[in-house]
Amino acid sequence: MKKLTFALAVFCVALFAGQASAHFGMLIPDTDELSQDKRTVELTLSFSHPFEGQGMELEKPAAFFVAVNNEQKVDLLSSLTKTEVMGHTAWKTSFTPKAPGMYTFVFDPVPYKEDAENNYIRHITKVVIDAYGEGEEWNTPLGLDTEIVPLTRPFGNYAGNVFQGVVMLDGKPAPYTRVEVEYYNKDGKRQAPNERMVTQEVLADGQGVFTFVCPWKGWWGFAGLNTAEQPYEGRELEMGAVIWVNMQ
Ligand SMILES: [Cu+2]
Repeated sequence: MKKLTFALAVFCVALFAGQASAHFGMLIPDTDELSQDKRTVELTLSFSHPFEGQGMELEKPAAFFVAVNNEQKVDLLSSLTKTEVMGHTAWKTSFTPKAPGMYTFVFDPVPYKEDAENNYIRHITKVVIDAYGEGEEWNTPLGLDTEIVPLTRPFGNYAGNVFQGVVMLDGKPAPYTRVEVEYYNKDGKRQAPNERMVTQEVLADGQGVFTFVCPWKGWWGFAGLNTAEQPYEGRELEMGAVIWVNMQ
């Protein structure tokens, strides 16, 4: 009996440890603003645990593009070169806009096989860059299979600002979606006092709107999580709508 209790305890610890750390599609630029002094943005794509600094393998994405002013989509997949993030395969590129405007970068990964959760994970991940102060229509959906449409301007924010967005799934707001939030703890200076505080969590309301206050400077990732109607390769497919926002 004692053995069984011990086994159960170990199982529970493993279970909770697994829940505490969340995967995030990561699309991190070296700036959220381009100007005369900084004309090129360097972007890094990975699939990682941003707070804890644990990496996973990111296969070359199924798609990677930039939407210029929400409209013209420029395919950038062939511009990606291999790199490493947190000790695992990641991808990078650089991009120099030819004109002022708003540049939304998006990658759509090949679904990641997660044996620990017996599912596949597809995080469609985006980040918005304001070039020469011309980013204006930042509240327009791109029409992705799932995405977060910002209600807070997704660039030029102070630490301590609220970030608000609508989780969209198949073109419609997704009520009561669970949104996981993580800080990109790049230099490892932040410590969570306990496992459960690594990932923060909020729920969207009945209109799919969620709200979160970002307490620190740096990049914050928001992942609205739903399950696809159709399984993928015989398993459940987690559909993540991810956006990264910088707080200054
Ligand atoms: Cu993971």
